[in-house]
Order: sequence, then structure tokens, then C-alpha cells
Amino acid sequence: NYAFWGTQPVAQFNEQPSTSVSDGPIDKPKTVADVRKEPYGLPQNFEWVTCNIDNDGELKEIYELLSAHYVEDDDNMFRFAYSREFLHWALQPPGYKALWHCGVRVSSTGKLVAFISGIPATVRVNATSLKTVEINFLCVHKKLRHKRLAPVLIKASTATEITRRVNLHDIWQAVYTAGVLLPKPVAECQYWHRSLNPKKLISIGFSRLAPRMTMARTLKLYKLPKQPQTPGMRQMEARDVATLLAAYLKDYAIAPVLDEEEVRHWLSYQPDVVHTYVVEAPDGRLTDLLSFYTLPSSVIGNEQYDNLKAAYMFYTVPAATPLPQLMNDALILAHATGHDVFNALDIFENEKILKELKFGIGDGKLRYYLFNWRVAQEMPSNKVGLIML
Ligand code: YNC
Ligand code: MG
Repeated sequence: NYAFWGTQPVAQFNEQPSTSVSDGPIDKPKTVADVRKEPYGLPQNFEWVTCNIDNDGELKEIYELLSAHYVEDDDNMFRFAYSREFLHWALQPPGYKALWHCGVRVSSTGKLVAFISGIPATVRVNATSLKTVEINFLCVHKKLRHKRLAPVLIKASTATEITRRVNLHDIWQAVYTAGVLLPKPVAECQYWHRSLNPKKLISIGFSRLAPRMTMARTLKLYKLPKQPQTPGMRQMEARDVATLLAAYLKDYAIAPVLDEEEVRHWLSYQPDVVHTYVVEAPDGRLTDLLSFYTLPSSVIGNEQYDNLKAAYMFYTVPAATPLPQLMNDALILAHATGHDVFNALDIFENEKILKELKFGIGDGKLRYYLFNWRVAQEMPSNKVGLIML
């Protein structure tokens, strides 16, 4: 029973699967002229603001809101702690719109109490390339949840105010991911985790010593070489333009369509934000690509550690190098740059290789959603070729 989502142009659970359904929009077509020009209302003493990411003070406010109130695991032991540099990268890709960095402040004090963001992205869904907004970083201050603001904010913000701001730019579809089950996922994916620093992961309760395993045997099991094993592996530089990626993404049912400038934005090496490596053949050709991004989590209420440094698999293209070898190098490079754990979803071809690389299955799922777009069929996770931060 989804009081809110039941009213939105999203696929619903009770729709009868039918062979006659084909991919397409859910709402009747509209134009920018149909879009309301004034922001939606908020309760007394709250106001919409557009956040300026280039202003260090405003970026810090978003960073602090998310650090204290964003996504936690089911047992409330860890909370995502996106860095300021990361937010800067994630929120300002080519063509970004400041208007889509949407905050809510308390009018009397100016305090930032909620945030939601969108970035422009062309996403191919089956045969259709859609100009979409990718929605992310929806966050409401804990004290305001389940109160009067929350439903208003959810309703006014996610599906009316951010939608209005996006529609003003003649964009009518959105892509988003969430752990929670909402109407109706286009794909459901599973998280897997590979220990890089098992001793720390055990002491913070992220993982446990397996039955009949000692700490010494555990350390040995997860030990990694110091250097990547693939000859010609080096950091990606701005001069490298990975045309490899575009060709690879064609095999997936949902995938981004990236131009050169976007590839450069998303894949240029930035320490502790996005780590990208290419394999350069002796003749100078680039044959493979691997990348991961850095997303730390706060460790809630642990005496010894307050932070967990996680690497998340990002776009990785095996061609001359087999995927298991490329991924093993990703583990080595993540370990060498101080990450404690490497996380990956069972998207792309990952499912086939995660076990042999000593990943363990996680308890979190990640669901992919489309707004105002229906697909004829849900996609298996190995047809997903889109990664959202
Ligand atoms: C969620 N994550 O079911 P119903 S992901 C979307 N995404 O609706 P409540 C969510 N909807 O059931 P609270 C959601 N979580 O009545 C809950 N909902 O139909 C739905 N957490 O729920 C929920 N960030 O009163 C319900 O809300 C309705 O006070 C109200 O606030 C929710 O960024 C939230 O997990 C998530 O800050 C803001 O719990 C709050 O609890 C919070 O219970 C911690 O809301 C942080 C967190 C979410 C991360 C993300 C993607 C968001 C997508 C939003 C949808 C975008 C639609 C497309 C717009 C553009 C369209 C165009 C063109
Ligand atoms: Mg809630």
C-alpha cells in the first residue's frame, strides 16, 4: 500500500503482465508550457533553496546534512559519508543544472534540513535512448521524518518540486536507485563485499570470523599482492579517452550513453574520489579499463574506529584482460590505496566471478527505478550496465 507512489507515473505492482505491453512513457506527453512556474508550497517556516555546490560553505552544509542523516544499513551500524570532493564530482557533471540541487531551509534560522539532487544523463533503456535526470541524495533531517514535513517534502520535493524543476528543462523521465522496495523496480541487484582489511572489518562488526577460521588464516585468505599483475596497467590520464566503454555498454539493457566530455568527467583519476586505470599495450593502444570510487561510511558507536573506507566497483571493461584478472587488480589497487573493503553489485558480468575473487554476499539489495517509463519486462541484474553513485 503505497499512498504516495500509487499516485505517481511509475509502474505499479498490480499491473497484469501482458505480452502486448511495450516500453514507453506512462503519462500523456506534456510541454514546458504546461509546467507550473511557481515552486510548490512548503509548511510555514520552511523554504526551497537552490544550493550552490561551488560555494564551500553551502557544499559543507550538504556534506554535514548527509553525514549525519543519509543512508544507514539495516542495523544502523554504518552510515554513508560522501566526501565534499566526491559530492562536487557527483553533482557537477557536464551540463549540470544548479536548479536541480534542491534544498529546504528553516526560514527563521537558515538551517539546511533536506536535500534532493538531479543530474542530466542520457540513459538507454532497451532500444530507446532517453534524456533523463538521475535523482540521488534525497535526505531529510532525522528530526523531521514521519512528521508533517516529511510527507510534504517527499511528495512536494521528489515528485513535484524536483519533477517541476526537471520538466522546466523539457525532461520527463528519471532514473534512481534505492535500497527500499517501491513500485516498481526495473531491476533488483545484490551487493557483494570483498574484505581487504579483514581485521578492521571484524573489529567494527562489518564481518565476522567464519566458523573454524582463526584470524591468522583469515588474514592469509584475503592477502593481496602489492602491485597490479597486468602488464601495462597505469592510472588513467585526461589524454586517454576510453572509447572502449561505449562499445562495451551496448551489450546491456540499461546503460548510460556518454559523450567524450562525460567519459572524461566520470573517469578522470581523482584520489579518494574515483580511481581509474587503463591497460596500455606496448604499441600504445588502450585495451582495458577498470575503475572504482571511494565512498567511506561512518562507523556508528565504535570505540576504535570512526570510519570505514569502502571502494565501489565503477565502470570496468575487460577486453584483452580477462575480467577475473582485471577485478583482482582492482582489489589490489583498492587495497594499496587504503580501502578496507571492495563492494560490487551482481550487474555486468560480475556474478560469474565474485565467488572466485572471495566476495561474500551482502544483505543489502539495490533496486533500479524509472519514473514515467514502463518496460515490457523486468531486467535480470546481469543486463544492468548503469552505475549510480
Ligand atoms: C526512497 N529512498 O515509500 P508511500 S535513495 C523514494 N526513495 O511513500 P516516509 C521513498 N521514495 O509508501 P521519511 C524512499 N524512502 O506512501 C521512502 N520513500 O507511497 C517513500 N532517509 O515516506 C515511502 N535516502 O514518511 C513513502 O518518509 C514516502 O520521512 C514517505 O523520508 C524518506 O536518493 C527519506 O534513505 C528517504 O532521509 C527522505 O527516510 C528519509 O522517512 C531519509 O517514511 C535517509 O516516501 C536517507 C535515504 C534515500 C536514498 C535516493 C533516490 C530517491 C528517489 C526519489 C524519487 C524520485 C522521483 C523522480 C523525480 C524526477 C522526475 C522527473 C522527471
Ligand atoms: Mg521513512
